[in-house]
Amino acid sequence: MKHKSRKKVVFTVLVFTLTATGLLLSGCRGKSHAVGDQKIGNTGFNVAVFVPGVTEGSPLYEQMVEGVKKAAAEKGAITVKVLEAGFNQGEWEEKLTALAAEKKYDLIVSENGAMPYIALPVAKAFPDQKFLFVDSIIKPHKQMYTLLYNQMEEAYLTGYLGGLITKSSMKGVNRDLKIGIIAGQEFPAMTEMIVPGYRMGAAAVDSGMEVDFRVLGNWYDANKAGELAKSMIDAGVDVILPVCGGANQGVIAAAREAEIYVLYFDSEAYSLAPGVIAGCVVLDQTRAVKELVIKAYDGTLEYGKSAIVGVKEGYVRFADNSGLYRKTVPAEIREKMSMAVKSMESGALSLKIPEYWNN
Ligand code: RBF
Repeated sequence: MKHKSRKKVVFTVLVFTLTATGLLLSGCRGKSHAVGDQKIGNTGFNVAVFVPGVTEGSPLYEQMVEGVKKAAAEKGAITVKVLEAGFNQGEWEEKLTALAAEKKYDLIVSENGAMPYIALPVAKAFPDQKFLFVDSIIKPHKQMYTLLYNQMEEAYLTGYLGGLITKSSMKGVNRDLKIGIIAGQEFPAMTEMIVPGYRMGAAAVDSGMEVDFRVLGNWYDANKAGELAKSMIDAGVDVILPVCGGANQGVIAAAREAEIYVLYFDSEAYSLAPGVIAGCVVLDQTRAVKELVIKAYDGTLEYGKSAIVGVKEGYVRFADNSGLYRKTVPAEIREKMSMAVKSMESGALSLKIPEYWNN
């Protein structure tokens, strides 16, 4: 019970912080607009995708939209509306309310850990409205289905690769055992799963590994993200994991200039920066969303339930099948990576989701 009230406090603080940030950054960034009204088929099952931010550049948001569109293409009778709610979190509840008030959508799909909580009053006001929230979890709520990923595993694999690289004699790597991670913001999944998992993976390579964790404060400022990356590089970091949405590109640019390495979270992105992006851990949210929307369409999605999936279930995987990965990372490191992945797949290496999420 204790952690539930803590959860509420964390999100209240988050909402407040983001509201303040959003107000400061007002203007065009706060406006929402429909970016796609795609009618597929006629016999309407209407789905609205609520993007809490901007789709482009945020790997999991892109995957959510793609997953819904794939479900629509497969079923042929699903209408998809995509609403980008912008970066001012203080406006999200109002925008979600307006969407539900249309009473037009059989399902509203959204993602990130804050969304089910922001949706609670909306669900109360519109008791017939159903929601699917991915990359999040909430205690059973009869209008919601939630899916959480084991990002501890995802981050462990990333941190392990980072550790192997910084300890290697790869080009551009210094003698310090220091790797970095830059987050858009601090939020529970970041502080309870991603950063700890990243640290654990790095420590599995060498217990003396240092992890430099910095927070950008938004999900779009590529210049500021580049500055943060440069300051980390000056401090001896030679591998960085950016988890800051559209701002990731600033980190990639700084890494390219300094000839160090970037690890990529959630999507396979080697081609964005060949030779710079050394490894990608994929979270297959496209598949998860597609499957769940099809279930909702078929009437078999069990609202009131939630699930947690990771490597064993096939939703988190290391993208080792790319020629660019093989070209950038030497065989001995790739060998160690594939052993770590195999031990996670077999369950020999098992990382439990922290207590925080045990409802
Ligand atoms: N991730 C992004 O890539 N882009 C975003 O705009 C973004 N906004 C977020 C807002 C909030 C309130 C929270 C809690 C998370 C956000 N995330 C965002 C993080 C995302 O849900 C996920 O944790 C990371 O992408 C790592 O998988």
